[in-house]
Amino acid sequence: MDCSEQREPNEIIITKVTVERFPVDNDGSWWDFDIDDDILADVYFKIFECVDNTCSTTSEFYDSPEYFENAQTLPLVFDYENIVFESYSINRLFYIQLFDFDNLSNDDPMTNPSDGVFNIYTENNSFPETLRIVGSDFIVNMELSYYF
Ligand SMILES: [Ca+2]
Ligand SMILES: [Ca+2]
Ligand SMILES: [Ca+2]
Repeated sequence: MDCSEQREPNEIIITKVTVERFPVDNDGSWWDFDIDDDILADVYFKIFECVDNTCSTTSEFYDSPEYFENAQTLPLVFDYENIVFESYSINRLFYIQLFDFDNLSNDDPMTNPSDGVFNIYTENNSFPETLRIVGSDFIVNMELSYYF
């Protein structure tokens, strides 16, 4: 038996996403206008799938159904549902991006897509339990489960 090659999982599930750091302000401005002390970001995340290797074309893979209103206390823990990567998608490139939810306008992207690029799986990664993404202005941990 050759143990030098990993067996590819059928499914990888992100069971928990923890935001340890996010951009507190928007290049010196607040994320929201000052209505009822609501200037702080209402943080959630999305995961996009890169359709090509450079992520110039992407499709939305996951959109968090909850957000942290006027987030202040870290970490932000998103653990309310599983994010499932089926076998056909585990070798594709993804990125995670933080957003500020807004009621009256489009949500503000808080981080750069290129900062959040990750592989959910590589053939010699020894199945880490946590995937840590360190961007220039944010840190996200994703807890993983593997199914064979
Ligand atoms: Ca905003
Ligand atoms: Ca707010
Ligand atoms: Ca907002």
